[in-house]
Amino acid sequence: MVNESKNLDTLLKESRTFKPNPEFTQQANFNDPNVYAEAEKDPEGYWAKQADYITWFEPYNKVLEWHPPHAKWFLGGKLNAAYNCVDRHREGHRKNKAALIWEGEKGSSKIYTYDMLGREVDKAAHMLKDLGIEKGDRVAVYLPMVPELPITLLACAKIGAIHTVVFAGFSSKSLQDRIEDADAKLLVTADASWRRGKQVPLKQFADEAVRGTAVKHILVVNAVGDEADFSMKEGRDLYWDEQIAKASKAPYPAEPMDAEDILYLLYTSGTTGKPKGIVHTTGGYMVGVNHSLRSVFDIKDEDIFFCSADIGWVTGHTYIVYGPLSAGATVVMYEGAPDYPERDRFWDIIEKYGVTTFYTAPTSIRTFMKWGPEYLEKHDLSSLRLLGTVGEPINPEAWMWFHKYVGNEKLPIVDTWWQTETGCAMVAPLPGLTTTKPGSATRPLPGIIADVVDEEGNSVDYNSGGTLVIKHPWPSMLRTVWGDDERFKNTYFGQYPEWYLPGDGAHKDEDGYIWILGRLDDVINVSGHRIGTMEVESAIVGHPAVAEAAVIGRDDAIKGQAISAFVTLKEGYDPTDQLINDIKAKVSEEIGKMARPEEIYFTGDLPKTRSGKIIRRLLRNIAEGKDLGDTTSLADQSVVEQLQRLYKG
Ligand code: 6R9
Repeated sequence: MVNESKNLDTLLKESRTFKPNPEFTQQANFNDPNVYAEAEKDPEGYWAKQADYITWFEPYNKVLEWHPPHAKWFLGGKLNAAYNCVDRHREGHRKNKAALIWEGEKGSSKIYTYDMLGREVDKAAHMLKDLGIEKGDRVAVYLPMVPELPITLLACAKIGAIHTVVFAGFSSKSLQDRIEDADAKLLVTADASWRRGKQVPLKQFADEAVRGTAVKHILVVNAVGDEADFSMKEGRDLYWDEQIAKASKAPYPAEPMDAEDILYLLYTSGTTGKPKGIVHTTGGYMVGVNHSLRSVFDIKDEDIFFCSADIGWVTGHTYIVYGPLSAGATVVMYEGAPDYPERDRFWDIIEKYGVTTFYTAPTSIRTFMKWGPEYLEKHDLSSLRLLGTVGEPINPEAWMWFHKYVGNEKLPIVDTWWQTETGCAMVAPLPGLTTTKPGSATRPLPGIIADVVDEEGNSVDYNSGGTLVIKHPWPSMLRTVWGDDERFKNTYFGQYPEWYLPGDGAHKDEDGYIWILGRLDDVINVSGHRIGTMEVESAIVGHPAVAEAAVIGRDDAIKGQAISAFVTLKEGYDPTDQLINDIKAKVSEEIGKMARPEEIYFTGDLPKTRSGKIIRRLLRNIAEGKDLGDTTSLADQSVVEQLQRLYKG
């Protein structure tokens, strides 16, 4: 889906490099350059060393068993993720240290020490047990960014239940699909949530979503309170506060989980209409995630880590919950929008809590650029020592802006490439060792063997492009797709049976640095969120007036990509503004607001090849206002003229 030549041009024009600051290197957790070579010689030995940073109830007896495409890590080992994130810190010097700082959109805040967080998690664990949740059961979580969200995740982990978080911006239909696929027994949601001062009626969405599913109870967190508009169904719906009050206050002994027991499912878009339930297990995920905090983020006991993602996405799972807490750091979690009440909210949070590490997305940086530096110049950001980005390729201009205004021209920036499937950062700098180049995620981390290859699997020459592959299993890799191992095999190991295929195009430069270009499949990256074209197309085709639809991602200055939809109508329907609004609303309802097309073009026909495939490249050129390019493969040349006269919504 990516316009490779254009991206490459802008990326490769950038020639500035930034060496690590010697003072940073001196204090860095990872400051021996030999680490790369050592890990490459013996990846399993390297990961075994990293596993020592995790507390095991019983030691593992084998590091890796690899029957492609299935990997098992730390076989026979027993551990508990919540124990590693909370309890082990309660037992030592971090007991009364801030674990979680929560900042509400309306300005309230709550601070949980490790000991306090532990007590909340234990009560929630008892509560889940009281509701009949057993080890291995699935718990769906549809919550705004309130403290009960990480508490629910950790409570599930503590009792061995499998959580599956559905981002609260998803529609009831999307929630229902995920609940059904995961066969969840319990849904944890909130009365409603705040977004820029407005209410989102989560409980109402939840009521629709559970219809016809196996959900026995809906547990309702009081996030908005008296003003929320919702109803409770007797016998099925329960208030979080009331259930917690009834739960035992005794410590909850952490369930010893096998290293390969599932920790969570997280759904992500693919090339078909049906999202995939990505399966992460306990041992490998914890080892990988904890390693990335120590290496990429140089985490220290004094750090205050602020990741601006939502826990509804993998970035929040790994870098708000399991990562920083497993490392015993203090994590800041913000409930709301970056421009509420003012456009300086993030800078205000950084100053207020003395944030040391700020991890955000290129789309947010481009928004800050648009707003202008005056919003951050009002604030003292001197507590910051490390910056990071994730979610999409960062354009060098945004990187330089981040460097200049937020990094005060001296802080390291870690551009981290990874995916829901990889569990944690894979290609990223080590801030004490790696010279960075704006726009490149630099090199694979120690222990990760990645390359850019051509169709036949040959490593590409320096300064050429191909597809990114991971050539050796790694601990935090997905194990399968929930309920669909065939899809797991075909999607990720179909092309190269022993290598993992992420689906991203990439380029390798003369220093061996990797420059990620974007998705090669029909997945659009809108503000760092993966949206499948098929999902949007099937939502649009669900509208009674629509005969056929094709959806593409076009370049967008702020979001990276925006969605354009090309729609043909059934006989008897006219292309009106009302219809445009209806179709957009239909997509919001079916998937969620983030999947709403920016514009809808009505056309008599879609451009197709003789074999009937939609030529998306042509549509993208139209949406980006470019020349149509080569149209010789078109079955019906008259479609071109029609397309050129498109009605723009
Ligand atoms: C963590 C996350 C994964 C897709 C991935 C790629 C894009 C993420 C990137 C990046 C270039 C980076 N992506 N980080 N592209 N540079 N630093 O975002 O997971 O939501 O599963 O998306 O995002 O295209 O394949 P997920």
